Amino acid sequence: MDYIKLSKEISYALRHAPWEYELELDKDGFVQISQLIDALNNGDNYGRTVTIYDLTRINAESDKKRFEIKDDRIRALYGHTIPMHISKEIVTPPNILYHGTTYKAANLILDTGLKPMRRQYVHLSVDIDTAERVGRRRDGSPVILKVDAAKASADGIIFYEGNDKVVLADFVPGEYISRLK
Ligand code: HQG
Repeated sequence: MDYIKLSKEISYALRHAPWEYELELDKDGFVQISQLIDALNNGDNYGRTVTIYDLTRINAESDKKRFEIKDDRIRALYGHTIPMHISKEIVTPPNILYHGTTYKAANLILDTGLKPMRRQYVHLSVDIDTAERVGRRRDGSPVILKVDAAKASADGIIFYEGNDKVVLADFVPGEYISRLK
C-alpha cells in the first residue's frame, strides 16, 4: 500500500472535499470509518483495497499525526478548508509557538497578523524544527516567526488543539509576533 498517496487522498476527502466522497462530517470533523472505506474503494481506487488496518497504519507510516481514529470514526486533526466550521478543543498553549513561512508572507504577517487564509485556523508549530519543515514547503530557507503565546493567551486570544506538533488559532495579531530568523 502506498501510504503517502492514501494519506493525501484521505486528507483531501476529510479536509477539503468530503462531498466528492459522499461523506458527511460531524461538527468535530469525524466520519464513520466504514463510510470512508466504502468511498475510497468505490471510486477510482487505483487498484487497491483499503482496509481499516491501512487507516490505522497511516499515522505510523508518517512523521505527522494527521488523523485521529476514535471508536468507529476517523477525522483529520487540522488543515480544513471546507465551508462547514469544524470545532476544535480549546487548549492552553505552550509559552512560545513558531510559524515557518516565506520572506514575503513574514513581512505581511508582522504587519497584519497571522490569518488562516484558505484554512479554518492558523497553524502554529510547537518547536522550531517543525516550523522549519512547514516553511520549507514554500521556501528553501524559510523565515521562522516566534509567537508569544503566553501573552496572547493572557490577553484572550484562543488556541485550539491540533496534534502533538501543531496548535491552532483563529487569528494572531502582529503585536505577539516577532522574527526569530
Ligand atoms: C501565510 C501542512 C500573508 C502563512 C503544514 C502560510 C502545516 C499570510 C500561508 C499545515 C498571512 C497559508 C498548515 C498574512 C498567514 N499575509 N500571508 N497576514 N497570514 N499567511 O498551507 O501554516 O502536511 O494554509 O504563513 O505542515 O503553511 O498538510 O498554512 O504560508 O501544519 O498535514 O499563508 O499544513 O500540514 O498556508 O500549513 P497554509 P501553513 P500537512
